[in-house]
Amino acid sequence: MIRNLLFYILLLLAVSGLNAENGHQLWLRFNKTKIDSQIFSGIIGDKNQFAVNEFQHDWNEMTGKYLPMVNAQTDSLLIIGTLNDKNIRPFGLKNELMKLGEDGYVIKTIHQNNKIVTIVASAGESGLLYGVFHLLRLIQIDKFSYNIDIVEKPSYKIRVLDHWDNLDGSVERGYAGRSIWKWDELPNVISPLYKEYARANASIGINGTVLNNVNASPKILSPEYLQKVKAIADQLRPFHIKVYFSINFASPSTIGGLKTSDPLDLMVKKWWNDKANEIYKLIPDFGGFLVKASSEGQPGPQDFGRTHADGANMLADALKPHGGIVMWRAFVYSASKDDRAKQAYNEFVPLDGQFKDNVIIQVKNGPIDFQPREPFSPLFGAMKKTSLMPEVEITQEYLGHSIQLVYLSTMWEEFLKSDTYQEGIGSTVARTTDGSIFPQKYTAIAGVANIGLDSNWCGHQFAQANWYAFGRLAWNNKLTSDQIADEWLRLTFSPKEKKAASFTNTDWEKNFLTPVKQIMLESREAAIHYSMPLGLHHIFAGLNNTHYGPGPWWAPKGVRVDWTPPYYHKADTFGIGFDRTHSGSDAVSQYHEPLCSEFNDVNTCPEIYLLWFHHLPWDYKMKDGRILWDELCYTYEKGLNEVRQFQKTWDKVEPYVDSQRFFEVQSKLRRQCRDAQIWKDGCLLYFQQFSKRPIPYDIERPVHDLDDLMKIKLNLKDHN
Ligand code: GCW
Repeated sequence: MIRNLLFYILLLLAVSGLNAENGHQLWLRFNKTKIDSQIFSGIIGDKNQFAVNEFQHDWNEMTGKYLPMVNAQTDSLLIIGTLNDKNIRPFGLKNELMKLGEDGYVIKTIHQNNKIVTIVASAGESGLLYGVFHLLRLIQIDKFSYNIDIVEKPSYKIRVLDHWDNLDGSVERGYAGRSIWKWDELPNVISPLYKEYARANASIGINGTVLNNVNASPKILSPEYLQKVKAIADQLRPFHIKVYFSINFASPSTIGGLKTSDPLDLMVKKWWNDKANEIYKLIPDFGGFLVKASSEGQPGPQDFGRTHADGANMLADALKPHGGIVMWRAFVYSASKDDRAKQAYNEFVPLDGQFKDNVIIQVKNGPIDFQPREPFSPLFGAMKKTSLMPEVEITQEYLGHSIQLVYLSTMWEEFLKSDTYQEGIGSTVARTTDGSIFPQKYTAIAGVANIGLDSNWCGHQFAQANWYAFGRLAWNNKLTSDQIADEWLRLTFSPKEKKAASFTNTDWEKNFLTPVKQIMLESREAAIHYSMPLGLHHIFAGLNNTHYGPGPWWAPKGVRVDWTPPYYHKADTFGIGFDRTHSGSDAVSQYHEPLCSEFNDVNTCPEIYLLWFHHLPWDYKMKDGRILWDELCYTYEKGLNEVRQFQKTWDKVEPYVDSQRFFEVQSKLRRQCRDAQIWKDGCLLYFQQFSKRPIPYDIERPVHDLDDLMKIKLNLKDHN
């Protein structure tokens, strides 16, 4: 069926003779953007400077010619240079630039004797490149003017993508095709994608990439693979992207021939020291290790009776002389009786103060696992002497894979702005991690990448917005999702496209930008409404472990209970929800006051987290006067209707989008609607067995049978 549809799409494209537009150029569509080529009449900059060349390349794509290299006599001059550049020195920016650091930059226009000079300057070469991309972005979206005065400094020093890519080319939780890293061909064959990837990341300020899955193969540390890593690092370096990789904690014994991997063993320490020396000889700017240890079956220090601190510090010592860091993950939970949501906090808080200063603890945004909505992890705000870095998931493992249009920036914004109250009001997650509250030697943020070999990189045209948004928020954790969506839409579906002469900018803004931005901004909430509203979480079908379709019923014998949905929703004839109050698992106590009391008291607990913290009767009265069961029904219905509305809105924007991207998104929205219906029907029919109440009569009736839904296997495979 879907195949047929794709066939017709391709046929239509061929017949209409339109250029295929597969979205591969992401937001960097300079060759498709028409701009006023008179903005600058000449440029001063070092011809050997990478950032200057990037500017010239993109300017040429937009205008058809390079800016002439000139002297100061030109009317409208652009100067690009670092603070030591002789053309920048006269502007007296040294102190300002020094404060902004290597990655920071200024973009200013100065009016001098009837001449207009625009300066892009930075203390570092990386900052210069970021400044150039910023300037280009402004030009592309018509926001450049001769009164510009921009000062930028990133919120986090380390802004990394974590690839969950395996060395066999598969990608864990990847929905955009195979891995872009072609390990088999490396180091001899270098895919041109590596540079394209690096450039796209640099354009949004990402400066690091962890190449392989946290469920790591020890093979990455073999001499053969280190050569391959070096080859990738060489490609990414000009774009100021450092390479990191995930290591397997048991490597000394599995590939090193040692009897143990005990972190306190002298031979083991020596093995890691030697390995670090070997790596840095090949890759002098290697970033460091990402480690998933003693977690979900991965080996770790606890296998030897040691702590996370023992393990992390041993690796930190090996990397320290070379300036490398260890990103040690706090994603730990065991099959113990204790509430899974509490376990990371319980394991890590007692270790506060014991980690070396080049260790950063990488913490997922929520205490469970990247669910559509979770309260923030209580670890944020709990450790004062340890650097913590947020980990968010760009790939849509729990939010519709690359089938559904779900813009995740709103989720990350909600998370970063959550107040931990660690040091009183205003101790947001953003501020507890970016160095504003505690001085940290390293500040960092990571996003699990959604990138693969698909021609559009991310599987869904709109999933590109999530990659983009991650980079922008890592750069500036105060940006709003609205600003980011606005920017991304203008860049990606540019109204300035050369072909688009048939409508004006104003038409485009009114009829495309505004409604499509609205879809984006509402999309995550809609996904919550039709899948896990009111604080429900982790109720996916376990079939094939896809984390896509509904499965609140899924609980086969012999499977660990904390891997089955009933563990999380706890539906019974009394009611539904996980009691995490003082009288339940007491997870609320891991939050600072006043949050602890607010979450604990059902009257003050925000309704978006209600069933996360409380087990409530089906007839519990909600704030709007409805009983809980009815509220659930209306919310599922609302979610489905929201997606139906997205469909209508999208169909209307057809005149403003090239056909390929239009039809791709249209067909995915159709599937999203069908699956939202399955979520609604599946969850309501299942929970109704416990609530024993009717679905309110003004709601559309379910169209499926529960028995059928319980057998259905919804996943990406039946989509392609
Ligand atoms: O979200 C879960 C995923 C696993 C993943 C794990 C983790 C890489 O289902 O696929 O493993 O988290 O974050 O380590």
